Amino acid sequence: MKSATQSLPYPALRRAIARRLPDGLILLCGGERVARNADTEYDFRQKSDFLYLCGVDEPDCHLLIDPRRGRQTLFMPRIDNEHRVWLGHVPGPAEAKRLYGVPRVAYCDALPKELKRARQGYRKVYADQAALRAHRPVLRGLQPAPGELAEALRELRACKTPGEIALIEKASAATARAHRAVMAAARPGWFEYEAQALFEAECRRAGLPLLAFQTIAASGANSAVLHYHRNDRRMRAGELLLLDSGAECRGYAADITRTFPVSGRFTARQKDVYSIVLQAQKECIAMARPGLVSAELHRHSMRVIAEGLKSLRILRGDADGLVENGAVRLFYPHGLSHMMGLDVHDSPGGKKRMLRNPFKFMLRFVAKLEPGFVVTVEPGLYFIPALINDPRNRRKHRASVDFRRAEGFLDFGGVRIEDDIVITAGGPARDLTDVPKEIRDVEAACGR
Ligand SMILES: [Mn+2]
Repeated sequence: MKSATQSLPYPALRRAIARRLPDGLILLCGGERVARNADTEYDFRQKSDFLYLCGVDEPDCHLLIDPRRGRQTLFMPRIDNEHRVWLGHVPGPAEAKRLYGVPRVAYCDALPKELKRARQGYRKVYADQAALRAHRPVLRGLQPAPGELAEALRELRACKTPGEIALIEKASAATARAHRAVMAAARPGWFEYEAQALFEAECRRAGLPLLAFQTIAASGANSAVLHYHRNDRRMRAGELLLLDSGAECRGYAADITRTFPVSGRFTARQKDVYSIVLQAQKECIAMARPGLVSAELHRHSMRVIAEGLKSLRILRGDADGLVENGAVRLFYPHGLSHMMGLDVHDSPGGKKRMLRNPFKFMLRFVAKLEPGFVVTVEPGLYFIPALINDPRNRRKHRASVDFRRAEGFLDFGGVRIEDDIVITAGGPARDLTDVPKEIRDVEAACGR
């Protein structure tokens, strides 16, 4: 019989970390429960590095890898009957072995003894801080290397294996279905949280109950608040709804944004703004390939948006100049792209992958694109009162910005369009996102 774990990436990923750190014991501490207030807890989310190496979604576990002896052991807390009375079934060692494909599973109370045995012949321990704290006495005398462990994991996690991409595709497929469901159902009079609730229900229906981040359901002027998640406003006819959301599959994120008319038809002004963002997004996806520096893609998106704002007569001057002097940033104040994986804002890898930011403003993701990178492409165009009304911006960009005209858009909100793509060797990137984004397709999906 084929076991469920054969299709999961974990055994290969554990071998990879063992190859990278062959001269020490590798010890990771999983996530713990976090109290919220009296007798209640936050939803448990496993630490991403722990998920990466074993996929175990239970609190209070440890993972020990002994590269020389080729041993991998998962340690789980011993669950008593009292626990079962309140929380029901928790997998025991035999079941965990099958579920997660870990060759050995034992109880946590056996870990100190096991560490004593396993440390023989090693001088180093690659352990995270939590594990070093928890097992200080038995690890005494070994050289702790938490930084090297973190760096190795960042390096490994940057390029996704086909097994990992398959999990991201599952998250993307459920997220896409949920987006289409919201487009079809949302209507004037709905509250933003009704769009959020439908989106999240659809993800759960697809078997993915956890989200990669808090859902942003922003209508009208709220769509110009980049990380809005109050989601409590009633939507009105003629407005746009910006929905930025993503399910998580075994910890792997999807992150998709669509902006669509609540009434099902874009107005002429909405079409103008939307078309600019869509052009920037499509051109950047077409350009994305190995070797290109992510900041150069960002530069291209700023240039397209500058041209678009010129056509709206909000900006004036040469597009490159508007990129250089920062005028475009008043309407597009975030990065084009971020890495995506077990963290929705994943790391682009270790120190040697980090490149110098060519811009004066902060840009989180500056790295050469590599095959296996999964990244978002998400340009946006917003009319943000805090930026348009700021007297310093008014002074600095007097020559480049027609602020009177920009004021006419203050009720507009903003547009963002976000797909998730895989960088592919020797070819164009593969777009994982199956949600309508052309104007006619969005209107058809709204179906009204
Ligand atoms: Mn994103």
